[in-house]
Amino acid sequence: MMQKILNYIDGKLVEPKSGKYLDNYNPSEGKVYSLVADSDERDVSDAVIAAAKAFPAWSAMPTEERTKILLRVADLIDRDLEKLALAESIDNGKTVKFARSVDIYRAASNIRFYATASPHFASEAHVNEGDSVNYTTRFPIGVVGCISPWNLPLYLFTWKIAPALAAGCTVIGKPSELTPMTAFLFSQLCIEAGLPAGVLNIVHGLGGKAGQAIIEHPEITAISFTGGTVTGKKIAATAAPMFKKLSLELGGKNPNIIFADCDFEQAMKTSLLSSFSNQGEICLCGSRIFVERNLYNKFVEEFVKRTKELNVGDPQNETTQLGAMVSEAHLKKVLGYVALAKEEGGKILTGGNQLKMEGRCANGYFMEPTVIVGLNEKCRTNQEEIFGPVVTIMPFDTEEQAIGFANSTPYGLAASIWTENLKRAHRVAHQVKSGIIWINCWLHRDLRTPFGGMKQSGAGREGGWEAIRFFTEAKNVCVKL
Ligand code: TXE
Repeated sequence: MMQKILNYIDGKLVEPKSGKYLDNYNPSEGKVYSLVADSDERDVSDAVIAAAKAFPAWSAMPTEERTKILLRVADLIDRDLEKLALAESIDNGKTVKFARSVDIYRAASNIRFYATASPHFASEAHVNEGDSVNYTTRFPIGVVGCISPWNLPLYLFTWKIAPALAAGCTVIGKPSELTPMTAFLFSQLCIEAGLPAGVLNIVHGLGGKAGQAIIEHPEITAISFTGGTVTGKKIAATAAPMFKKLSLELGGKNPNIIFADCDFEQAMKTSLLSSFSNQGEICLCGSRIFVERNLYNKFVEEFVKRTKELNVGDPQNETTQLGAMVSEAHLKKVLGYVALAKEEGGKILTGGNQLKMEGRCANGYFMEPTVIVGLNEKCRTNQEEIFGPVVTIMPFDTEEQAIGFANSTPYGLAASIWTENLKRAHRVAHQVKSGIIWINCWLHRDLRTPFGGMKQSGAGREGGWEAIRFFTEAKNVCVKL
């Protein structure tokens, strides 16, 4: 009997109303290893009824009590760190090492961060001497929908539900149908921690069915979504006319700008990580590397040498650096972009192919880390999000040109800038149109900072108070003195 991934509705693990299940693949073996609930609008409706019923008590609960319950959930994640890391690796293809130190570690941090933040949340008062006092209160917005993608499954799922729950909202969550396992294990931990029934409901299934039913449900007042830009557009088209509050974290095509005066070793080491971490399946990956012309040859030579040394293989092996791609379809999509790059005149300096493993992983979806040069900034390869272990490198001559290249796509999520010149670092940071800029680093995160993108990388910001504000609604009260 194959394991079934059930919905979590009203505090219980339940079968989908349809009685149907979808195949869930282990991408490093290329085979089905569990079944995930194929939910529809009936399951979403049950979840909303449970969440609406739980809302009055959860939103009115003293913040300290909510904090205690959420901290218990975080402690249980820590207790099950190894089990969850292995589960994430089997479900997504990523290495256990990465899942342990990034995904699962961050899932517990997300919950702890918001559980302990909400008691410090304060509102504002505006005093008009001798005339009036205005004070602004904030109320949890109600039943909210949190929809998350497959690349950082439990990490991004908890990044949304933690602020929602801490703010006093009740939640309908939908993890990606490609990577539902850790959200299922998480629902078991919520039950063990004593999270009251209906406070969090997890409905599994397809985006176009279960996800769409969440977006369309009239009683869901806010939607927090992370995923592809095309899906984000669809969600906005449905939710905006219903006046739902929307937070959209979408794709990126992030520039990594390297000036000749950088700390070469740091820039090199970090650029390898920003190119290929998690198989390049992170929206923050720096997929376009721009190098100042007098450093270009040296950089390319060393970068290609070190890319060739990267170890792609069994995700359960502790020395593996790149695991499997999330699905066969996604692997094909990424390989399709390599073919496009060739058509567009690009030269593949290393990689570009699917990799065949031996033994357990013989049928897995592995790909060589790939470095492409010889393309201009306007071609499709340099404009569209590939979301795999593929980077392009291009030379630039002036600061202005580097900024122009960086800003040439419809995306504006993140950027890295490498230089030892302080003035230039700030100058360039101010001109690159991205929501997140890293100077001499990458993926260096402080959970208090606003997180999100400009242009087609999304709308709104997550992180810190931004997320608590998103899940609460302001009401201003004016008192005439
Ligand atoms: O993501 P989707 P996909 C990018 C990346 C990737 C592309 C497509 O380029 O190749 O997006 O990936 C749910 N109503 N990113 O198709 O569809 C879906 O079930 C409601 C970037 O896998 O955006 C899942 O839970 N929900 C990225 C979630 O949306 C819907 C992370 C994300 O899936 C829905 C992932 C609908 N109509 C992919 N359709 C990032 N920026 O981090 C789908 N979903």
